Amino acid sequence: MLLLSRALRSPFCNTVIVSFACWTALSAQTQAPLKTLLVGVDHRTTVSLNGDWHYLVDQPPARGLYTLDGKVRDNGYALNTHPNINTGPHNEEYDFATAPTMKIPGDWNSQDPTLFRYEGVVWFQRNFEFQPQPGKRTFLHIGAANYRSFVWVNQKRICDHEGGFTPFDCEVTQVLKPGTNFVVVAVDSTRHVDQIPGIGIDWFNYGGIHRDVSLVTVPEKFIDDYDVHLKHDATFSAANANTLTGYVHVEGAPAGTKVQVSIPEAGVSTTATTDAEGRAPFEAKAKTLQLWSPETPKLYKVHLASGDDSLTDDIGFRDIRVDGTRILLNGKAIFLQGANMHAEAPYRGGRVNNDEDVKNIFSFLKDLNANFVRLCHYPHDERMEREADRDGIMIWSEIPIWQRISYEKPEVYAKAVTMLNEMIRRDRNKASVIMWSVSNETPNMPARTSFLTNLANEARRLDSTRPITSALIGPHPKGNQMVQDDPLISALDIVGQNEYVGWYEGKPEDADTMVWTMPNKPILMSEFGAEAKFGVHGGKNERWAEEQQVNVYEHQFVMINKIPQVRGLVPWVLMDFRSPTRNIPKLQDGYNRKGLFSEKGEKKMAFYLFQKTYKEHSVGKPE
Ligand code: GCB
Repeated sequence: MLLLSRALRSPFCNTVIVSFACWTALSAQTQAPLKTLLVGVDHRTTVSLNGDWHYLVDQPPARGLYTLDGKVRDNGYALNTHPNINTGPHNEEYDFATAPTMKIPGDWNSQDPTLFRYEGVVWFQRNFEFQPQPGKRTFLHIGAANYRSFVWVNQKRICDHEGGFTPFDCEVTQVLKPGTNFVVVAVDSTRHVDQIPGIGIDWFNYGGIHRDVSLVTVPEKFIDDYDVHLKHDATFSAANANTLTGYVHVEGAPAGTKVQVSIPEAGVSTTATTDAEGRAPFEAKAKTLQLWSPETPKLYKVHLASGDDSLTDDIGFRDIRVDGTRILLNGKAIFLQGANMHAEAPYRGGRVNNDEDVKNIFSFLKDLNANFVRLCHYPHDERMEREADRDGIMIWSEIPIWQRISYEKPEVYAKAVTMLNEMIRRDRNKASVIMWSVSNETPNMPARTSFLTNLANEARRLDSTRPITSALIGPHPKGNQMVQDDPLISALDIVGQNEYVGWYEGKPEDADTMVWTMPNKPILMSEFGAEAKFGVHGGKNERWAEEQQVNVYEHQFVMINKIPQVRGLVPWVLMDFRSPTRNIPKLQDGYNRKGLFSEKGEKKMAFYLFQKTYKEHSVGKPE
């Protein structure tokens, strides 16, 4: 991100989006390591750096990381030197070699009880063996670290990154040596007003390197980005749905470099050539193509090759679009039966970051008979999208703009654009992702509306094949009238509506007579629900009882069935999740209790209500 912001100020790069041509020009000019973001890393052969990393806590004000004037200190812990304990002179007072270790990937909060509520800086270090190969380039790939990361390899600062939920790559070609090397990463999870999200969030601010870390070695010229999708014409016709299109970007390739795209099972084999920016657009007709859908989540092996580089990804092809108030998947109107999901691991707690966590949380969705999930409120581990691709679950993917951030500041807008880029770049080849969300429950005011309108347009520019959405909050009821006229609606293709009638507002039965005036667009009821603690039973109007949670939903169903544009149900929330703001002892104990499941996987009564409703398709209609 720092490299990015330097690029933003460069005379070469006066747009907010930093194009790859711009990055390349910049790196040639400054000899800086290449800034890129590798796509499909989980489908490349890599050297995993997951495992035990030493760690040291740099308690606020984090003098190990920041100098008195707020600069990042390159000459302290980053050097990974060792104290002269017995011989003196007295020098640095830290030592990774004898420090405890924790598992990476993993948040620090769930691994060290003394760090459970810690928000601040933790330093990580590990050694690794490496043999550089001539004519190859190597990147350190970090799946995500929350929130701000500073990375040194063999004492050289190789990159910084801002944003807790998207991947980044740091080129290490020049700093690696044969034999033992070491990496030091400082991660700062402190919340600040000019970050995304800002200070106020209703989820646990897990800090640390919480996704996979690996070394990726590629040839001099290599495929760093690609997009392979079903051609998105002005109209969809099932009979003609066999043209695949997109691009392959080859970093470092001169114009005219050949790229092969082949999908043997679909009878696709085509060659394209790179333009001056290393991008090779292509279009090819498949001999046979089975479209991806929840019923047939077909994935194809897609081989990409250029020069010495190649990779094979698993990609599904489908068409998603909005037509009036309908959402069409492969031309057919669909109704989304889903749930909201935080990336918190069932049973063990902590951030989701391995196959078992993903399997566990997806089993809840499947048990519910869901075909859709809103991944809240930030991009999740890439395994989520992979699992959804295989299982036929459709996804709402969102960047972490949650309620109030500094909408009036251009530098915050630049951060949002970067996060949007990183999310779309990582996941644009996932058939399961059917919409991009730019935000959740933002205040209706001019600065926010222009910020998010621009961001929605940016998302559309980056990906013209998927609808853009956002979860809105408000209106507040006037009598029994609810008029949704948020000006942000004109920038959206699908409108997410959050409302908590029966919990934060009014009584459950107030929903029965509520009259909604909604725009002529597909509406998803993107959040609704009530808290209930598993095992607490009582009358249907007794708050915290499972019976009351069911009661809220039953009245919500009455209301929702009367809104003709509703195309999806997304109850808040699949599973109880940790939140530092939920402090009612014995009921919440640090958890938001609106889950259909408890954090231990116990099913509340409301789970069975949704399971049945979804099985019978008894609420809402696709058209
Ligand atoms: C919301 C937010 C969500 C909260 C939820 C709640 O409106 O979008 O992040 O956790 O309400 O439980 O209050």
